[in-house]
Parts: sequence; C-alpha cells; structure tokens
Amino acid sequence: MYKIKNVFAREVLDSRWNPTVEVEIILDNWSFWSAIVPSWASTWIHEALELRDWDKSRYLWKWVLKAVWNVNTTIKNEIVWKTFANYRELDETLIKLDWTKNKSKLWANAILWVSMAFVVAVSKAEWKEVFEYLTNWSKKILPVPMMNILNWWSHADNNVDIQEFMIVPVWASSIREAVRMWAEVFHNLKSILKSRWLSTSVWDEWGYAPNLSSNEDALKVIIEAINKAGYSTEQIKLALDVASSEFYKEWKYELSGEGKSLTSSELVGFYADLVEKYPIISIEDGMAEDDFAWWQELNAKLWDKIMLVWDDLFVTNIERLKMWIEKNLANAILIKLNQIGTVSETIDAINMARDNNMKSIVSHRSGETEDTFIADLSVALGTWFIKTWSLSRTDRIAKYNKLMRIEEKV
Ligand code: 2PG
Ligand code: MG
Repeated sequence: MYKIKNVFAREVLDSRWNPTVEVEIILDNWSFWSAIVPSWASTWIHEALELRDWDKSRYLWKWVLKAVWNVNTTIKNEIVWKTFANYRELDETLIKLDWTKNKSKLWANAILWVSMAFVVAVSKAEWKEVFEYLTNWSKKILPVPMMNILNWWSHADNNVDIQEFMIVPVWASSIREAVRMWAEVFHNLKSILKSRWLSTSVWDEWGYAPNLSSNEDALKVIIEAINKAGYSTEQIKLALDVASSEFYKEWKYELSGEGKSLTSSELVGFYADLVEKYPIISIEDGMAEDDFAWWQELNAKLWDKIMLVWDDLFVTNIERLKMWIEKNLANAILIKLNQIGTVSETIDAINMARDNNMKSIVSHRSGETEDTFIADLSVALGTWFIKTWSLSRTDRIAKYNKLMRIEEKV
C-alpha cells in the first residue's frame, strides 16, 4: 500500500519548445519521482484531450497552466494522504474524478502525468526498474525499433506528403546494434543529401526533411543510404506512417507534393505498388479515419504482406479496439499513453491487442521530452515494436540509451 504525501505540477518545455506539464509525486516513505508527458501535433477526434490555455499572452496560445492548476488543486485534493494498493487503484480514482469519456474535465495532460509519476515512484519504493515493476513476463523481450529517418507534412516544412519514413533494422540482434545501424545509415543519408544540395536540417522528430520530387524518391534515397552504409534491404526494412487523415479532403487524398489527387481506390493501388517495389514491412494510418469502407480494400490487398497499423482509429482505447477487432479490421495497433490518459488503460489496450493476435507498437509523440517511460513500457509489456524517432537529438536518444541499459539487465 502506498500513501501519497504530496503531488506537485509545473510547466516545463517539450522538444518543440512548447509548454508541457511535469508532475512530481512524493510517497510517505519519501520515494519521489517525476514524469513529463509529451505533446502532439495530430490530435484526432477520438483522442483524450490535451488542455492548452489558448490565450495569446504567453507561448503563442499554447501554455498549460490550467492543466498545472488541475493537478495542484482538484487532483491533489483527491489523492494526497490517500493510500493506493497499486497504480490501477490510483488510475480508477483519477478516471472517476474526471468522469468524461475523453478526459475533458481534468484533461489527459493533467491525469496522465500523475498516473505515470505514481508508477515510477512506486517502482523506486520497491527498488525496481519501471519495466520490472510493470511486467508480469518472466522472459523479457526487447522491442524492434522503428526508427524515423525522414519527416514530412505536419512534422516538417517540405513538399512530401507521407508524414514519417522509418527504417527497421530487423537483422539487428540487439538494441545496441540497431542503434549503430541507424546511426550509420543516417550519416550516409546526410552525405547523399548534401551531395545533391538538399537540406539536411532536422525537423520535429529529428529526421531530415528535404524537398524531393515524390514519395517514391524518398524511398529510393533511403535505400541508397542503407546500401552506402554497407547494409542490404534484407537487414534493414522500411516502415511508413502516412497519417493520411491529414491530406484527406472531400473524399480525395491530396498528394500535393506530387500534384496528385487520388481516390480511395487509387490510394490503395498506390500502396500496393510501393509494397511490391520496396522493402516496406509496415504502413500506419494508410486510410483516413472516416474512410472505413476502404480499409477493407486495403486489408484485402496487403493484410498477408505487411503490418497494417492504426493509430488515429484506435487511439489506444479498448472500447474502440474491441469494435474493430469484431470487424477483423487490423493486424497492428499504435500505442500512445496520452491518447487514452492513464497507464492502466494503456496496458489494457496492449493486452487486448495481444489476446487478439495483433501486434502492438509503443510510440512516442512528435513533441517529446527527456522522460523515458515508454522504453520501460515496451519492454515490460513485451510489445513487438517501439516506434521511436530519429536519434539525432537528446530527447529521443534518452529513450534509446534507456533501452540499451535495460538490455544489459534482461
Ligand atoms: C504519429 C505521431 C508520432 P503525433 O502520428 O504517429 O510520430 O505524431 O504525436 O503528432 O500524433
Ligand atoms: Mg501516426
């Protein structure tokens, strides 16, 4: 049983220099920890809500002092000097206190920080790593990283339509080796882009974002970098997060970078062609969240060949997941803690996916922080993949460094 002695929130910054909330929890045995949750760019209708102050006097509208206030008053009054057997009990209290479906009373960016900080504080109190505290697996499995390398659309400022191009070092026998492979490819990609006078600035997820003539051109340049680094496309595969809801306008998919306006059926054909030609093993959010009829078509074409991952559709929510499992509509789910708002609901989504033969991919958000909780979560729950980031800045590298430390222990 753990008694919470104090909880305190403050405003800090995320990797896109926007405010976010940090929460500290102190237990009555003086075990103390803090958590910082990332923020996001693509916010979809079914996600738990992120509270911003929307007042232009600070941080161009994006400050979060109301969320800080919610933690330091309503949540604090409810949980301080109370005893909780475990994080599930605390989460239940938080969920009841909010009582809305999408956490719109206290907001996800107030609730989740408390939920995460409690897990970390309790694991410290038990002298355990977070992944050890959360796990009920005797055999720890490290996830395969899906590593961002090129960024577009809402995460960058260039002319290609697909939001994220990732490399997946499937042949790496350890996280340490995967990290090395990624770094070698990334260095080579830089020199290829430079030799063509293309931009090597990095964007929100710290991948490059040059102007290229087409989405296919991006795949070609990545493969060139893989080969130049001395690897084959048997060793390193590719994955895409298309985030297609972003360019779905009036029943058409507007690939403005390529000057193409595709119908749903043409888009499915476009993917089938890419999968045929390139070593793609995963496509995320291939169809827009409102375009259900065509998910069936996409599944019919690609289900047996690659992972079809849904992010905007499931939003880490077991109610939504259940609905789509019944319709047999997906073989993989993206897991983001702040889409649902508590640690226990996130774990329930991973477990439900596993029980239904779906693969889980624990994911970062586009505005990250130094918090490494998701590295522990993916190991604890034995998820197949972790969708991470380019390793070119410290907020993302922190998670990889954590995974390498965990790797030494399991
Ligand atoms: C996504 C994520 C992370 P965001 O679309 O999968 O890459 O982006 O956090 O902006 O939703
Ligand atoms: Mg996504």
